[in-house]
This record gives sequence, structure tokens and C-alpha cells, in this order.
Amino acid sequence: LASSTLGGRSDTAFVDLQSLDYKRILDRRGDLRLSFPELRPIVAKTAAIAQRLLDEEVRVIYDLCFMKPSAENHSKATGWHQDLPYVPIDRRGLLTIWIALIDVLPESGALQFLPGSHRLGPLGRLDLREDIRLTDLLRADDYAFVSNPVTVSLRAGEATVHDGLTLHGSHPNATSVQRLSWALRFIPANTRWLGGPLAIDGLEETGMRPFDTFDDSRFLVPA
Ligand SMILES: O=C(O)CCC(=O)C(=O)O
Repeated sequence: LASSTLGGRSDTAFVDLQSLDYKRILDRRGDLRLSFPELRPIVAKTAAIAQRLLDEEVRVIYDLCFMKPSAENHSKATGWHQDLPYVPIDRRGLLTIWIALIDVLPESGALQFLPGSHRLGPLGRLDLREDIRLTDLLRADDYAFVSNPVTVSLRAGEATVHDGLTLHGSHPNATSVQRLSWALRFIPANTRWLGGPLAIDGLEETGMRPFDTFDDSRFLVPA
């Protein structure tokens, strides 16, 4: 999840998101809300939900359209991971609202979550391309905090919400239709950037410096 933008240099911090093996998991378009003003009401509505859940004012750190290829295009599973380890911020509270843009069923690449895994703390930057089994990932004492994985089917327009520490992934898409979703990531308004790469380009345009808060207009929730 981590293509970087730092000091005017845009490169890839962890995996090459343009590589074929990554595009078989997910192809992505970043920050659609900045190009399509018609999305503003959805940003405002989802931000209100995030604000209610976090119980504090929020910023939109970025949004991503996730396109999971069809079976014909060799769709692969998204490996188990947490989002927060890829987002260099100084606190907890990263929250994703993931909206299905078409019906998403287990066979078309529905998200799966490990309930309770937010209590395990950060587990590091897991490689989304790897088919990591939960039994390899979890220590014996972790099982006291988690329950069995759940797969969440959604109708187009429905959404799920997950914490930045909730382990999640998705099944391969076994259908002939590309799976489409739009994810908005929110942070508490007083969050500070630690200076590492973010998942979208254009951060250098904001003039942000490490330890700044996210006050550029691109991060503000539209009225
Ligand atoms: O869409 C997917 O398959 C994974 C999405 C994801 O990892 C996320 O929204 O954090």
C-alpha cells in the first residue's frame, strides 16, 4: 500500500505497485476526491461517520479506488495485513470506509477481517503478495484477542469500516467482472506526519514537513 512521495521524489517504498504481480492483487487510482467534485458529498457523509466513530474531528488522509482484476486477468488474493504500519503517522485512529461500487460477494473478492485483531498492536509491514496464513502470523497468546475470520459481502453502495490495526485481506476474484471499490481513509485531525511515504502522490505539493499536521486543503473535509 505504500508508493511514496517525499521531498519531491516519488517512488515505491515497499512493493512496486505498477508491477504485474501487484496489479493482479489490486490496481489502484489515488485521491479521486481531488479530481471529481461530485464526490464531495460522499466524502462529507463518510467523514461524519468517521468522526462519530473516532469521537474527534477528522481529516481525509487519502482515498483510493481499488480495482481487483477478473479471473481471466489472473486475480490474486490480497494477503492479510493491517493498514497502519504503512501509514507514517504518530498515533492510532486511522480508519477506512470501504465502499463497494458493484456487488461484492465472496467469489468476487469480498474483504475478510479478523475480528479483535486491532488489539494485537502493529504487526509490521506484511507483504500483500504473500499468501500468509493466520496460523503463521499469530502467536499462541494472540488467540485470546481474536475470533474467527469473517467475510463481508456487500451490495453496491454498501460499505464496511475498519480500524488501521484490523487484520484484513480479500479473496481472489473468481468472476469475469472486475471488482470495484472506493476506500476513504480518515485520521484524527491532530495527527502528525512522521515524514515517511504515503500511499498517494502529490504530498510534496502540500509543502508539508515531518511532524506537521495534515492542514493542507486536500485533507480537509468538505462542508
Ligand atoms: O480491496 C482490497 O482487496 C483490499 C483493500 C485494503 O486492503 C484496504 O482497504 O485497506
